[in-house]
Amino acid sequence: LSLFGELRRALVEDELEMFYQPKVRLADRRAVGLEALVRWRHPQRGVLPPEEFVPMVEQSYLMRSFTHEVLEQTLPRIAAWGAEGFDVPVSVNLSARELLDPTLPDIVAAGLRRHGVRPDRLRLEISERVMVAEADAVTPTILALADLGVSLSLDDFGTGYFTLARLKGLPVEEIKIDESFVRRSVADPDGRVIVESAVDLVGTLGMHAVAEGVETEAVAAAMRAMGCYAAQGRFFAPPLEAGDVSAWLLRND
Ligand code: G
Ligand code: G
Ligand code: MN
Ligand code: NA
Repeated sequence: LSLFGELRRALVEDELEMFYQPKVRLADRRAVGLEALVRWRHPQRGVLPPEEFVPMVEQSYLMRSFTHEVLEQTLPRIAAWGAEGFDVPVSVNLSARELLDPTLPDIVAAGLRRHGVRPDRLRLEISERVMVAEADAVTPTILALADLGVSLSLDDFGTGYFTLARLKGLPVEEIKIDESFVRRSVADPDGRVIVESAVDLVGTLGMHAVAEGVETEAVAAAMRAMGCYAAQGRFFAPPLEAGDVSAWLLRND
């Protein structure tokens, strides 16, 4: 079977599985969110990361079934965690191709209704790369998503040259600072200055700065000292299987 044939099978046979990585507030390390991250439990090759198959999904007619699968796994989980008393927002990543689909807001709205999920429990992550390359094309879709009441997150910040002021008027709650910058914040003085000014700018615009890919106590401390609101990374928790999330949240509530 070709990789594409295998992907088609993966969608039919439920081989795609969402993991959820906690996001914590740096001041007290309490959970303030989760990010849904897709994995492929390949029957022969083990658990594959998104880089190995999402690009192929994006180039194929499987895009819509993939989006549907991601939402149909994540939304019931959000409902279930909410029923257990955990009401942190859960983020879902959207690729350029998904944001270029004008029916995306209807798909999201229908999913929220079907699973009885309040829109403010869902957050949608949009990569800075997409905003740089496709801002005009994706803006109507982003506005329609915002109208549903979901919140937005700008992902991978620092990888492009996007002007944050252009987000004015959009319900962007947070800016996620790319892990390459986060790592540099302790590696060299230039890196520190770059991250520090990014965090300051995000705060000035009334949004939360979130550090991605925090792997050490030193980086967590540095990001906190710079005024970063929250962080994600293996130092706090790796992406967790859905069944392990409640226990983690209970310990970090
Ligand atoms: O989990 P990992 O950090 O390897 O994810 C790498 C990238 O894959 C993420 O930055 C994200 O943009 C993308 N990705 C992960 N899960 C999803 C998903 O459910 N949908 C889309 N469109 N992209 C995802
Ligand atoms: O959406 P985005 O591509 O930013 O997704 C975050 C990615 O970061 C996921 O692929 C996730 O597996 C990865 N990740 C999670 N924790 C860490 C970490 O501690 N260090 C690094 N380098 N990456 C991480
Ligand atoms: Mn992300
Ligand atoms: Na990112």
